[in-house]
Amino acid sequence: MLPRKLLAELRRKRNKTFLISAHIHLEGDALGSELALASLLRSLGKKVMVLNEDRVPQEYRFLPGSGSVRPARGPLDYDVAVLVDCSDVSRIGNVRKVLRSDRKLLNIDHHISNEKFADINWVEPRASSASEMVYELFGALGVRMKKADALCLYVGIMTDTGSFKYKSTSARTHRIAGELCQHGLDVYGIYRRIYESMSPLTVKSLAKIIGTLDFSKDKKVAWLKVSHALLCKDPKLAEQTDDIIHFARAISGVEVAILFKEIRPGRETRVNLRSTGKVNANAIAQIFGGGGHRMASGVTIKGVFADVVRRVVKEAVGRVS
Ligand SMILES: [Mn+2]
Repeated sequence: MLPRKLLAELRRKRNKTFLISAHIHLEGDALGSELALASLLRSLGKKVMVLNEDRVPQEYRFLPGSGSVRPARGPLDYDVAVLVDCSDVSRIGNVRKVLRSDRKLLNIDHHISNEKFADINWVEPRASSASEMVYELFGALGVRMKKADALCLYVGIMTDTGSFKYKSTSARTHRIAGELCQHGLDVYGIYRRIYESMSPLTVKSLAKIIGTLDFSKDKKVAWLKVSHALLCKDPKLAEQTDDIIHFARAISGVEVAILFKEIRPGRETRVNLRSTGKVNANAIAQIFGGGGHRMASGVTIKGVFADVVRRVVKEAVGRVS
């Protein structure tokens, strides 16, 4: 339920300046929801800063307002900070340094692992995306949605639902997407900009990654590895999580698909987990200090790459039926 207190805080006259941020590894939903929220607040006459640790990834730079995203350079003043798509406050990375403990903090998120860290928390684990939640804010606050807002929200919903195929996709998700489309969105054009803009190098790299495909004995856990050398040669791979993990998850009988990226050799591995339904991917990530959703989760683990692979695979194997 959308808290009335949250609406009051967004409307309140004396709240003139808002700081908005979203999680690191900026992607469609984080960016779409924060840009649409920024536009909504500007329609209410507020001054808004959108701050992120990461730069906007190339494939999202067509989103209206993405040019206004800034890195955090403090100290700065504001009245209210709103974090979207963040399960906990550390997810905003270095933007945390400019947060002020003497200012209100609002939390709008759909992760089941959300830590309800803010003064006002609006957490809807059944929402497909933070963008779906921000969509609701437009109606609740009586703000007319512009085409630019519809585009940002559509991209957020499309990317977080894996183009309307994940379990989080509800009838409501489709209804909202339908309404957003009525603003005259070019649905295939949007899809192509985000998912069909790969470089020849990336597709060649994908071929190498698929070559690392490995399975548990019962073939219910499948995993892929991206070496540090490959990441150096093609930095775009760091953002291509869904495109890569798709190949492991799409195999008949697989219940857990895992992607290991060797971020810093011998020191740090990014692990992405995808479930096909039976296993709770969030629970596996949480064991190592990460989180996410039942169907999709992630965690960054310190240690030697081969070691991390062994530990996470073992944990997943222990959970398949
Ligand atoms: Mn999201």
